[in-house]
Amino acid sequence: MFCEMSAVVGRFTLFRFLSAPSRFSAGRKNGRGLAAVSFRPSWTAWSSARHISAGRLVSNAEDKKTVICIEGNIASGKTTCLEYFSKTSNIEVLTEPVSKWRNVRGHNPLALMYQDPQRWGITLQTYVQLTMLDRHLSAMSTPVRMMERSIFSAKYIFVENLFRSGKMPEVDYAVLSEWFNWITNNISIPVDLIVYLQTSPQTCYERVRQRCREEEKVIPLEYLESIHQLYEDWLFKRSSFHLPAPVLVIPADHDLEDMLHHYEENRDKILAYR
Ligand code: TTP
Ligand code: MG
Repeated sequence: MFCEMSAVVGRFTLFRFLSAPSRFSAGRKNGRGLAAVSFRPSWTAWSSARHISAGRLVSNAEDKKTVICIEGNIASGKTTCLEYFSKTSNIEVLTEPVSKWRNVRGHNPLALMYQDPQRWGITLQTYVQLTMLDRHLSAMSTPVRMMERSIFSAKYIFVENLFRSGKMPEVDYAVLSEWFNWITNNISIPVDLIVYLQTSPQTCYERVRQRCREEEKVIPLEYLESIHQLYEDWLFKRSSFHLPAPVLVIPADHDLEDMLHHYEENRDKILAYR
């Protein structure tokens, strides 16, 4: 196979393939014969034999690494779920880069978006897409990674919601969609399992009120209802967008203590998944 390195972008490398067709399985190709490959030396080389022993996930050296994305409405309890599993050895937990969305070089695109979505929706969502991609491509240091949300929900839920509710101009939606399509067609973003924390919008509304994140004080119940509907169509009915991985649904309306029991009950299902 003849290939020349055409660009090096952050942690991944793009290769322009001069011969067709490529048998490079790690990457995806677009119609122009350009393939991109996510190169993470730590990504491969874990064997299929893996088991759970006394709450510890045990892998031998050849096991493939596993990525689990925790999804759900705003304030559905994703961070709490991740914190719970962070106590398990051999799991790395990546919480969402919300702090970056609240402060990029002294600007707060999250607050701006809530103040004026028409004007600032694309600004926030462009940055969310970048930071989520960065999370997906960061080198894994353990056999299992659990991360809060994914680049997929940023697009399929939040961008879609802004556009459908008339709060994002069509041209902004088109540009974001072109970016998203290019990324997902050219960069391998492995996800092995989606855990969907299924809540009622009312529960999320009450939790948003309680936690009092400054930017979110303006969120009305209707906004959480729209996000909920998009999640249900995508991950429960499985009738809207592409699913990058199988989905495990966990009812998540319960109080914190009950939720911790639920996570414990589902521990084997989540961690034994491959
Ligand atoms: P969430 O991703 O829901 O994170 P959270 O910490 O609020 O959830 P949990 O309590 O379940 O851990 O959202 C963080 C904020 O970012 C929220 O106000 C919604 C907003 N957001 C967008 O506006 N666009 C996006 O694409 C994403 C992913 C979040
Ligand atoms: Mg969170």
